[in-house]
Amino acid sequence: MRRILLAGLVPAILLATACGSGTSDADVKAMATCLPNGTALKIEAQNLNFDTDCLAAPAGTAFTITMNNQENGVPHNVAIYQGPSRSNALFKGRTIVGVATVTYRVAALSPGTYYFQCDVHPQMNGAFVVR
Ligand SMILES: [Cu+2]
Repeated sequence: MRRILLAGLVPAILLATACGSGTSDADVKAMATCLPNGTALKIEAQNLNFDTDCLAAPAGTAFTITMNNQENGVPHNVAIYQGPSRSNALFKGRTIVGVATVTYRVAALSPGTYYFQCDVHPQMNGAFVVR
């Protein structure tokens, strides 16, 4: 009985993983409503959410992202990808367990609308604007 139940569950889990949050390139473009304001970016993680779904950095210059993980005992990171398919990682920040803060140093990026997420919880994501 247990084996049958598990066999039914596994495809559902795989499907959920494959689909992720269902964020598409168009969704990311729609989220990309923020503009760069300096080279010291900030983001907070709490309740399995980031406090913003849009981060922005100036093009062609290194910048920092300070991530404040406010969740006691919960790991989070920030990673930047070319797009929601996550095929090309532009930056992968170290995962830290809360409550803690980390400042990532990110190399200069070309102008574009990219995608960021927490790799531990891909449903925590947003647009990453470089211009
Ligand atoms: Cu996370």
